[in-house]
Amino acid sequence: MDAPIVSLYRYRLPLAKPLRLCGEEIRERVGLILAFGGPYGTGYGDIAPLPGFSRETVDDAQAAVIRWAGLLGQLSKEPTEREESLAFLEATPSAQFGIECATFSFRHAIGSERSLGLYSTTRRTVSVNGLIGGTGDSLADARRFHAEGYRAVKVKVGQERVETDIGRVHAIRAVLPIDVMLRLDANRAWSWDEAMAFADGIRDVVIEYIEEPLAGPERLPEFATRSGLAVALDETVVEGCAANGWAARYAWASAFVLKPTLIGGIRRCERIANEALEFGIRPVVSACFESGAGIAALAHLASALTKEDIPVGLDTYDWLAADVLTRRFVIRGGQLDLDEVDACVGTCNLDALEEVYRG
Ligand code: OSB
Ligand code: MG
Repeated sequence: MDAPIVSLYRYRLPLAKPLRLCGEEIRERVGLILAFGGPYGTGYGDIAPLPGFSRETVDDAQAAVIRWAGLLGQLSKEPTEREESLAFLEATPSAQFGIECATFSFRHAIGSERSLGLYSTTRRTVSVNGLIGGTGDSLADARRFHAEGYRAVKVKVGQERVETDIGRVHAIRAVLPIDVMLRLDANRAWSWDEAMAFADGIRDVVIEYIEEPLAGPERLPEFATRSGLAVALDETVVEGCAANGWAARYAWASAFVLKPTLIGGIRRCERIANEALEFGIRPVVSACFESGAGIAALAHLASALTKEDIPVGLDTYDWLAADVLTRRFVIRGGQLDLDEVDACVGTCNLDALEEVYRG
């Protein structure tokens, strides 16, 4: 068998609606598709640093992938030496993620058992949480998600006055039956007093959890106890996840949001998820507005991490007005069908993209 070919392509995909992130507004998504393999099978990885959230730019990620590609074939078989040679990837988590996706999915494509934790042998569907933005007509979205059969809905809060958010959450809960889980995400918008006022205002509303209610994470355990709300971690996971055994400090949390594009790959997310599960914390695999190739990998990762169908944060796919896949998969009835997802990944159209490297 010939050595696998590495090729790298840049994509620019328009968004269906502008995305406001940490004050910045973006109208298109820029990223890279890494293709790894050849005639006997190809694996794809999606590398898409998210402005406002990622430390690296797409140029940084591209340089890291090209450096990685240059080392292929000369990496040591000895794990510690190999890790040292690849330590530079720590600085570009999105590249680490894309490289693992491309190499694991390549092994899967050629029928190797060594496709690691990316593929489930049992699950073929993944539930998705419907995503409602922090402003605008959220009731119409909530009604549509319920009518379509979504099992979970996530609402952004913290972008308007606390009273406005309290009213919105009450109104959304009122149109969702109790078996539809309601997740909230404040993205660290609130002071202690604001967060407690919000908690008080929704004390009779059933929610699954709220992500990151406080501007500073130090008082999160106290907030969870005093407010009685289940708290999930997202930004805090990204900050702390490099250390082994990290989850033990957060045993009180109800869920960890896991974004491989920010955390740095499949294996690291797998390790955090397994630590989390030991403490009864639910891992929630989530996207950073990647292309269909990235969303597909994230759906597979979620199916492999837990037997339980924990709804994932992959609704960002609907924000893209175009994709690198000629045929797009569809979130139907609030679920992704992994057979359909795989068929669509097979229509990845590299010819339409700008090639930036081949080796
Ligand atoms: O705040 O959770 C966030 C996507 C990119 C950056 C930050 C966030 C998100 C999401 C992903 O909300 C979608 C989801 O979790 O359902
Ligand atoms: Mg979040």
